[in-house]
Amino acid sequence: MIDLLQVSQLPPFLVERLEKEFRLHDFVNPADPDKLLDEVGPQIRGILAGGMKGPNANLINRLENLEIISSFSVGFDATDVVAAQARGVIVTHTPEVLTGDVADLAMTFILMAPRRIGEAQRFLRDGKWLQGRMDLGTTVRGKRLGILGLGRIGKAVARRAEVFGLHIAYHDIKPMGDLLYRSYPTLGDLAAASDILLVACEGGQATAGLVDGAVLDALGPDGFLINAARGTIIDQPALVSALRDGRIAGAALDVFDGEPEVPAEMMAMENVILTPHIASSTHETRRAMGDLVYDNIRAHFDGKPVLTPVPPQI
Ligand code: 8YV
Repeated sequence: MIDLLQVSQLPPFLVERLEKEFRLHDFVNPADPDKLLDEVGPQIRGILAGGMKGPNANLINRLENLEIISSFSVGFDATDVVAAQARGVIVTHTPEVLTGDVADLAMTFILMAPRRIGEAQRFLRDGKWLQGRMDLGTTVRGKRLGILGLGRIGKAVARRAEVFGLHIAYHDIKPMGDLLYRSYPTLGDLAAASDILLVACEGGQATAGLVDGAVLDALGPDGFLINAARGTIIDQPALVSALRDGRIAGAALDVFDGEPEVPAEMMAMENVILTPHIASSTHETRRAMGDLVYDNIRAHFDGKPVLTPVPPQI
């Protein structure tokens, strides 16, 4: 049997399926990582990773017979892909299968934040309706949606947002000439021209802190920030202070820098919608993601090309 190291939590159906054909070694929270690696390291030929937990360069380089890392996620910022690819280790991820559900959550957020749906639910549950009506929300139709990162997910949100009558523009490192959407050369320019700013780019070092205090100020006191990508892309302390000071109108966030910790101050804010990284968390999508993780691993060890490799990052 081929040995695989599991470094991130995976759904039970996937673990059961893999265990029928591979020997899995649990490295999610190892009591003694060095001992485990001394024992099984030389046998490990594959790593099972996740979007929030993947192997760093130390681990990758310690496993001399490592051939493949299969991540249960579209985002691959938790895995040191450069270190892996430099050694010829294949990295795979799960694009496409989660695009629809992630875009649905982002679109839900785009509707929820200006209409104050989170606050409205608390208002009713707290019995405040008995004392009077809630304050008014903001119409979404006709507003300007700025999308940071017009990849698979950004485009899927744009298609949904068009149906809701939003005007779409974007900023991306890659110019996309064939689109009807207006492209802004800088994120600051996009934020200044947006009522709602959606973060839909990749995580990792290249985008860390990209949405900073200046971008939030450009979005302005009537603007809303939406994030279902990675918490690291936003300068979180800057966001907390912009929300506290009313320098932006509100936010809807599915991801956080340092999750599952969420800043206490943000938890208490009425104008912020918070969910626990659930954008791809549906039975259907998690099943499809798991099947793709399995199919990539199986294809590789059957000597076939993997289905969804992470493109070269070097
Ligand atoms: C998962 C994600 O929740 O695909 C991603 O990049 O962040 C999510 O779909 C996460 O990766 C689970 O490991």
